[in-house]
Amino acid sequence: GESKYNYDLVVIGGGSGGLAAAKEAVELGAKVAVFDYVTPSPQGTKWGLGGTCVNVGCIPKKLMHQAALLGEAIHEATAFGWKIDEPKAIANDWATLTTAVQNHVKSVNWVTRVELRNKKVEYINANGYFKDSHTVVGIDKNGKEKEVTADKVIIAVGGRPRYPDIPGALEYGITSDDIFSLKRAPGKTLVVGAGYIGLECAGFLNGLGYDATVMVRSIVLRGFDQQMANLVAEEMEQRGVHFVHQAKPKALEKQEDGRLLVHWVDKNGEVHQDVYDTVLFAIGRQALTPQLKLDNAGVKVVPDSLKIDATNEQTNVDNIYAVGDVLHKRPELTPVAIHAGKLLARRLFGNSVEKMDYINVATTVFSPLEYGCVGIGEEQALASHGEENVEVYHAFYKPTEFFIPEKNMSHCYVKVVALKGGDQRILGMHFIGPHAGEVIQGFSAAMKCNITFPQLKATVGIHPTSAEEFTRVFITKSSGMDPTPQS
Ligand code: FAD
Ligand code: NA7
Repeated sequence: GESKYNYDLVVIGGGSGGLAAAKEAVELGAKVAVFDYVTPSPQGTKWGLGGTCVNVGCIPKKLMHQAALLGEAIHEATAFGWKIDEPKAIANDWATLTTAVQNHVKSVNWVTRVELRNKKVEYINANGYFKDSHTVVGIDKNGKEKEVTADKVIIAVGGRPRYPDIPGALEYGITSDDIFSLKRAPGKTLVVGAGYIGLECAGFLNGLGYDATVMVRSIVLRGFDQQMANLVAEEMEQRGVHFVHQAKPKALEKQEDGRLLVHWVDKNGEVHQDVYDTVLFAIGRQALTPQLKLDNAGVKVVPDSLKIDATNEQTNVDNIYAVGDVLHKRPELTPVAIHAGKLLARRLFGNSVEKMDYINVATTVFSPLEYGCVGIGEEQALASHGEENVEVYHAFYKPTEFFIPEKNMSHCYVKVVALKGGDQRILGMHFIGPHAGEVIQGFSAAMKCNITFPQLKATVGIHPTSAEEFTRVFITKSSGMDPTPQS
């Protein structure tokens, strides 16, 4: 019948989660509009349709990681007989790299736009906010307002990088929003923050030939298995990334020569100075809820995180939903946002009852030597199940392709955390090595099927691969046996 609203669904935020929900909803016959708007970064960087992942996240990050891996491969190639005239003169050209990366990003923006047009999702390039629970107003770049009404609204606004509250941070610092399109080569770079984004950025910058330092406030990769986290950091350090531990920046100043003078405080409260060409903050992300005028719709946020606590993606307001990074205590990952968005649209418009399962989502840190994992870490397993009920299997291993170029293998490591009793169900799988994302993806399907340790042992490996190490692992930590390869 005739709806009293302009749309069946309005989505605020055209990123991974919002677009997935919008596209699924139109497939199911709904009339849908998507608001997407990018507020420029403090450095003035802006981008097109598609959200964080496509423009300033997963995609450009993976491309720069690949560029760094290729640099590594060029040097290995000589050991395999490739003749390279002057291996020492090999250098990456930042302008060529960023142009190639940005061209790819723009082509994805374009494809996304065409897809929305073909599917008849209305795209409104305006910054949306709530007037009431069924009315969303968008302000476009010229300040013009557009008001629409909708039966249902999905909030999918994601987040943006945070800045520390110190002098000079906003004026002189950059974030992941700026690095992938930076007009000049980054030069000597200080990365503040040791989450996965900080480590990945420092890793590819070092791999591209830039001096990179990570300033760690407390621990590396909070939230991840700490043994794995420390192996990742150790490998980075051996590749030339500098780490300053237990330290915080205090102020940034621009010198006359244009370089940045960073004042920082060590664990004893002593202040030091260092000069960098670039300071990149990767200290976490801020949900974009404050500008939504959520009070007008009655939607509540969690006071500290400013995120939305939404069981089954349903907010505290009947017709308003939320997906993606804006959700409180949910993994901030693109496939999570997409899957939740799709399932939500099917429940709203397709009579589905299938709910999003946020448990055991696999992820990979694209550090120079990658780290992939699914399930829980060792600390968490011991804490939730008790030391006496957990068995940890582990092994260092040697990838076949590492021998000839004499690559460092000392951090190639696999770990399987399992229950000791009963069916020995696996609780977590952890892998450091080449192509970790590719390795862990299949095992995450096995985890989804509740794989047990005997079933993993009954799996025949693929030789010679690094992934097969998971099928060979037999040394328990409790046995005290040496997990380093004996051959
Ligand atoms: P977003 O993709 O952030 O989309 C939200 C959109 O809404 C944006 O376009 C925003 O501008 C817009 N918006 C916000 N407010 C409004 C408003 N009021 N009106 C209109 N539009 C608005 N994830 C992975 O899975 N793998 C990775 O390798 C990975 N790497 C990453 C690397 C970096 C450097 C970063 C920053 C993130 C990375 N992520 C990765 C995380 C991933 O990008 C996010 O989890 C994902 O983009 C979240 O999707 P979303 O739909 O919640 O929000
Ligand atoms: P994370 O994973 O939240 O990591 C932020 C890092 O920055 C972490 O190492 C923090 O150290 C550090 N941090 C936070 N605030 C400061 C200040 N003020 N000064 C110095 N260092 C600081 O963020 P990412 O950007 O890597 O990832 C974004 C999200 O994607 C993340 O929330 C994940 O869930 C997925 P700490 O450990 O707190 O001492």
